[in-house]
Amino acid sequence: RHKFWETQPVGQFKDLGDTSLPEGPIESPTPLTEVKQEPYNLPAPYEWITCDMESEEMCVEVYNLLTNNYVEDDENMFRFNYSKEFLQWALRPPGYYKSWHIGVRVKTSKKLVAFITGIPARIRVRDDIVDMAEVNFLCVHKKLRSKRLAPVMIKEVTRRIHLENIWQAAYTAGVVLPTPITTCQYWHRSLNPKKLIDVGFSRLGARMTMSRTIKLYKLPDQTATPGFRKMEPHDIPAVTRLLRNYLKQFIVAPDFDENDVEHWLLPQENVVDSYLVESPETHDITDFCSFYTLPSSILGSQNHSTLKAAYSYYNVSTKTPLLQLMNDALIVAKKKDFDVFNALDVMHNETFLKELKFGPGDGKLHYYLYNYRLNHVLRSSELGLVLL
Ligand code: MYA
Ligand code: JJ1
Repeated sequence: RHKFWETQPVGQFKDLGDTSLPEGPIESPTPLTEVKQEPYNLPAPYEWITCDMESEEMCVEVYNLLTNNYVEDDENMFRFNYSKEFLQWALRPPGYYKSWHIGVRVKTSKKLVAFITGIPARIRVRDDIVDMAEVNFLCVHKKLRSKRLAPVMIKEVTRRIHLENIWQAAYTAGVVLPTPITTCQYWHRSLNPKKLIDVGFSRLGARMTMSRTIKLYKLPDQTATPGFRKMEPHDIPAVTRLLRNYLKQFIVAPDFDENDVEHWLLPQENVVDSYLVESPETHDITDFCSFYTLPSSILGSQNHSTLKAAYSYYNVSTKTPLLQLMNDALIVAKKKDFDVFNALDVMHNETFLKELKFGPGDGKLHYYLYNYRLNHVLRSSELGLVLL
């Protein structure tokens, strides 16, 4: 069934429910001298390149490949359209390795036809903090699909990750592979229902008119929480403390330090937005919410070419009810002209999704670990990790 994945150190379907197998690494690290020193062979017309994501030119090539060939929904109506600024942010976190940004070119034309990336991350699994890679942006040009290029790309990124003495990875996919640690549901909160309906992202509900629908999703002009404001650089230590303490409760979560929080959560225009609640009395930072900007190209509309989507990222409530905090997040997202606010049913998100008028989407997201076995499938609410 899975000719490639059956050969890899990942949980196999046949072992699901076998609790006699130990949790933790599936294979031990080998000495670095035993890691293959040459790249894997590609079919003759192609060559490997290392992508310098600091170079504007390279970044544009990657952007164009993904814009035309990356993830679509099941009816091919929308395609993720990560911006160049977003890609630079996503691929250059603290301690990143240029060698993990891997492209495949056609030798003759130099055209970029495939891509895969890794970034380093410390991820806690139960009580174990594991140095991992997060693998993302696997993409093969539409004209080169089903030629078994993806397994070669995955083996090559694995080899380059091993060369940095890292032996585990985390990744997500919309497809089922051996074997998910958890499966999450996408939920969507309409901010601009008219446009969403016009482009086929959503439909008029039964017994609903357009004007009733617009009224249903209306939001206040101003946020409700006193002390709600944008995160600033001086907040990094307080936000790090708040987030570290919050993420403790989940079975799988990132181990963020201040450098990570600065990179991943300090607001960047059109990339990531973060807000917090500073107590007007004590000036304590008590609550936090964030979302990232990921538009989608609309593939078949006369009137609109992009859907502006915000994706819920990390949220922490200790004083402001999460429901109110996220309603404020919706208000600022609406003000910033997002069409839709998306969220997964991870962490405590289930406690606000229905009440804040999110509806379940037709997409699911499966989470995976490479070379790390868990004995049980997690509930999505036990997951404290959001990948981009
Ligand atoms: S998920 C986003 C993936 N990208 C897209 O969906 C964009 C649009 N699609 C494409 O570009 C292609 O269809 C891709 C497959 C490139 C996805 N993850 O070359 P093939 C397996 C893992 O003939 P193609 C993301 O970026 C498939 O089951 N494996 O197929 C995270 C089959 O294997 P098997 C996948 O369609 C990526 C084989 O590939 C995926 O031309 C994490 C077929 O290859 C998928 N999304 O190309 C990667 N889709 O026969 C794993 C298909 O066994 C990282 N396949 O079923 C693992 C950790 C590595 C680091 C470890 C360090 C220690
Ligand atoms: O966006 C998604 N689905 C939308 C559009 C569906 C269009 C037809 N297929 C959706 N809309 C309904 C919204 C509605 C709003 C009012 C309330 C009720 C709901 O369901 C889906 C997620 O649901 N997205 C995708 O399918 C994109 C791929 C997702 C998997 C991505 C994995 C790759 C990431 C690797 O890093």
